[in-house]
Amino acid sequence: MKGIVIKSTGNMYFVIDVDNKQHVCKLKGNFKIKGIKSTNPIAVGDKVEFEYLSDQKIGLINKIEDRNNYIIRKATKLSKQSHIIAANIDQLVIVVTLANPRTSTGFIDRFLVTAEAYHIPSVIIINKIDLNTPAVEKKINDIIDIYEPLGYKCYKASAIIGVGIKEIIKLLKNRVTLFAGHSGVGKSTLLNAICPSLNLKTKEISSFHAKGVHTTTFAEMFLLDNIGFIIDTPGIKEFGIVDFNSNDLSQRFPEMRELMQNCQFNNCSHTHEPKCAVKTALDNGKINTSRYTNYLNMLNNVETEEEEWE
Ligand SMILES: Nc1nc2c(ncn2[C@@H]2O[C@H](COP(=O)(O)OP(=O)(O)OP(=O)(O)O)[C@@H](O)[C@H]2O)c(=O)[nH]1
Ligand SMILES: [Mg+2]
Ligand SMILES: [Zn+2]
Repeated sequence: MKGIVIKSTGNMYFVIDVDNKQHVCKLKGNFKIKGIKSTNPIAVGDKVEFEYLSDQKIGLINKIEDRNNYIIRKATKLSKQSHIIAANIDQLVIVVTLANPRTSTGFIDRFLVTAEAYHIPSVIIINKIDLNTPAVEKKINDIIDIYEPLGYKCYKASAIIGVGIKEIIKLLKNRVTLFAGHSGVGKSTLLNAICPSLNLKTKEISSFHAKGVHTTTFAEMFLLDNIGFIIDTPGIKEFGIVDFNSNDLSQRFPEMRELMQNCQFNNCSHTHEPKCAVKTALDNGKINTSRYTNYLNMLNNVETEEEEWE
């Protein structure tokens, strides 16, 4: 039988078949997977084949289809191993808040770069606008000014007072969408606002400041009636990018991709080379400083700055 993995909890996989019927599966004993070294051989969104041996209640996954794309990160800060957050997605939604908790542009850019590797369209949802102070409002506008010209649409939202929900529903129509972001930004609350029958667990306001507590613990895919597939994920503290070499990195910045053919050297790293079109654009204000700084940090493998809390 064929199906799509909607959740994995270590060695158990929950798979839906073509009739949306759910099956509990394990990997077949001799199952091997080529390629990527990841802590999870099969991820949410993977298309698999499975079988039931006679009178068994648990299915056995014996094949995985090649992935169209996937979102991958380092399993832990210093790890050589990686973790696939989800596979075969149509778009990435990065949910951010500029306060409680604060999302840095470094974090946003790492996600965007990872999605650009497979040309996965990404959008940014700025949640909790009901809490805005004038200072936060300014930061939000700065974010919009950076990302919208690059083709990353930004949506202002409040899951609590119901702002932006209609637009987000439109965005999700007939697509497979990954919801990602720090813990506590309101991913699950937003998804509940979109589809109340989902009834996802969210953090109680009273325990909201408890450090290191993730409310969502496994990535899980849901089919929202008349909307599309969405994947809710546990919050991520830091996003370590994997799978890139420095020549590829600037290709994953749309604003650099456009200009780099004008650099004098075709292997220009846009750091110290003369007649670099990217550096010229930076000096002229055509490339945003924070984007360029984040590019350098990724190039030098510098982790994103510590977040205020988590
Ligand atoms: N004021 C305000 N609070 C919100 C909003 N959205 C979510 N919250 C609150 O933020 C807290 C965290 O929300 P969750 O939906 O659990 O966050 P999450 O991103 O799913 O977190 P993890 O599952 O840990 O990754 C909860 O206390 C929510 O009530 C919003 O738009 N405005
Ligand atoms: Mg959650
Ligand atoms: Zn250059």
